[in-house]
Amino acid sequence: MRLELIHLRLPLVHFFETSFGRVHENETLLVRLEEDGCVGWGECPAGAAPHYSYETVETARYVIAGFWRPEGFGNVRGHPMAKAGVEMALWDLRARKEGRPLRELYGGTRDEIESGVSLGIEERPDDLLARVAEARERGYRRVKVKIKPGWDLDVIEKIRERFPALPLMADANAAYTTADFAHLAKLDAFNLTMLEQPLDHDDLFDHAQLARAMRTPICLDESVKSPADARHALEIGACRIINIKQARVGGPARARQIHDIAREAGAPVWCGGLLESGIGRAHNVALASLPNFTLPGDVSASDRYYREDVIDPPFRLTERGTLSVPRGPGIGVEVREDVIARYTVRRERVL
Ligand code: OSB
Ligand code: MG
Repeated sequence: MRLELIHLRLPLVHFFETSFGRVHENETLLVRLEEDGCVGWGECPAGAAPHYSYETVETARYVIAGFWRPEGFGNVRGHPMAKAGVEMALWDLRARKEGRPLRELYGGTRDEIESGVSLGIEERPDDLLARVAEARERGYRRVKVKIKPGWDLDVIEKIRERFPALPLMADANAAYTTADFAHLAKLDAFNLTMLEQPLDHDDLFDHAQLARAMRTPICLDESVKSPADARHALEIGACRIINIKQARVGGPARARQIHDIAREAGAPVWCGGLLESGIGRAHNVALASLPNFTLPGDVSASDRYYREDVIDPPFRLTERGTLSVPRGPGIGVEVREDVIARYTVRRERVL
C-alpha cells in the first residue's frame, strides 16, 4: 500500500465570507491511496485556519503522517477531518477494486441529489441579492445565506421581499450568544426553512433553549461531531434537522450512523459542504444518495466554486436543480492528476 498526502490551494471563482472571515482560495488536503494497481481518493477539507473547527490542512497532515497505520488510527483522539480523509480514500479504493459505485456500498437509493447553494456575506446587500437571483435562475433548489450580527434581519428581509416563495435558510456559524435570543426570534417573520448553528460551536444546551424561544426550526452543523452528539441533540430538542458533513464527523461510517439516528428520530438530514474539490464533492454526492437526505444540501455544481475542478467530468446542475450520482466504480469520476499538480503546495509520501 502507498499513501500520499497532497496539499492543494484552489482559487475560488468568488470569495466566500462567513461570520469567521473571508477566503479567496481554499486549502484542502487530498489523500491518495494506492494498492494492487488501484487508486482510492479522499479529502480533508480543513482549510488554512482553525476557524470552522480546530483542524487545518497542516494538523490533518501531521496527524495522518505521524499516527495513521494500515491498521487504523489506534487511539488518536479527535481530528475527525484527518480520519475522514483516510476513510474516504479506503472506501473509494475498496469500491473501485470491487468495480462498484460507492453509493451502492453505502446503501444509497437515489440517482440524483437535490442541490442547494450556500452564499457568503457580501460587501453590500445588493451584491447578495444579485447572487441570490443568479442561483435561482440556475435552478438551485434552495438558497442558504450566511448571517452574523449586523448582517442578518435587514438582509433577510430584503431577500424575502424580492423572492417571497424562495426556499431560504440562514447559517450563523456560531456567531450569536444567549443574549441574542429575542433578536434571533425576529427571524421567525421571514419563513426560513431553518436557522443553522446560531450559537457556540460546541453547544447543545443553549440551542435547546433557543429552539423553545422561536418557531423557525434549528439545524445543527458544528455542534454535532459524533453519533452521540446527534442522539443528545435530538433528545433534548437542540435541533430538528442535522447538517451532516462526513469530514466534520470523522468519515462516512459515522456520517451514516448519524443519518440512521436522525431517521429513527424522525428528523431529516441534508449534506453540508466545506468548499471541497471535486473529490470531496463526489464523496458527498455518494453519501447524500442515502434515503434520509430529504432536504437539498450544500453540494453545488463544480463551477459554483472553481473554474477548473480536479475531476472529470465536473459536477453540473441538471435542469431539475440536481446533481447526478455517478454510476462508475468508486466515486465514479476520473481524477485529473495533471490539474492537481498545478495547484499543489506540497506532496508527501507517508507510507
Ligand atoms: O458552515 O456550512 C458551513 C463553508 C465553509 C465552512 C463552513 C460552512 C461552509 C458552507 C459552504 O456553508 C458549503 C459549500 O458550499 O461547500
Ligand atoms: Mg454551517
